[in-house]
Amino acid sequence: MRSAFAVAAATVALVLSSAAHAAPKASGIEVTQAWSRPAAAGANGAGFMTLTNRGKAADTLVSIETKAATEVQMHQTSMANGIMSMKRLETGLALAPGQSVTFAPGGYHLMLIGLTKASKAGDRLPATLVFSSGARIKTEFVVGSGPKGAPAMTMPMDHMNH
Ligand SMILES: [Cu+2]
Repeated sequence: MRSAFAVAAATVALVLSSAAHAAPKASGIEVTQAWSRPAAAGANGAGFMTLTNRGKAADTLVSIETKAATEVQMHQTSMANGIMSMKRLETGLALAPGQSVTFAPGGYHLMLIGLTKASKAGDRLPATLVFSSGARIKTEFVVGSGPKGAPAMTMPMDHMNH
């Protein structure tokens, strides 16, 4: 018991010291209106947000880390010949200086694959957005119906068929 505690304490110390040594990278990226819809545990959810590059350099969102889902992918929904389909953004999402991109139903979205627990309105799903510059931005996806004016779900369970 005592040794297990010692190992845990050493691990915490290691994590803290590595965090302290990693110089925080400045980022001009601003994250606003991050939200998600209520979903059942084990289901796939979707995350939406607005990213604005207020910096002077381009940056690319390359991955999203969260304990709320098994995996997070960036997807883009598009309509071609009347058929809606989604493709994965394999190389992430690039933001030029001054550019703003909104992830919203029917367009870009984060695919939260395998939600680790059920989420209901009012919950917050913490996540870290990782950029090619090395910047890591923490945000929280607020579960609900989204900001005013958010498009309604464009098709039922639009993430079941990936
Ligand atoms: Cu998707």
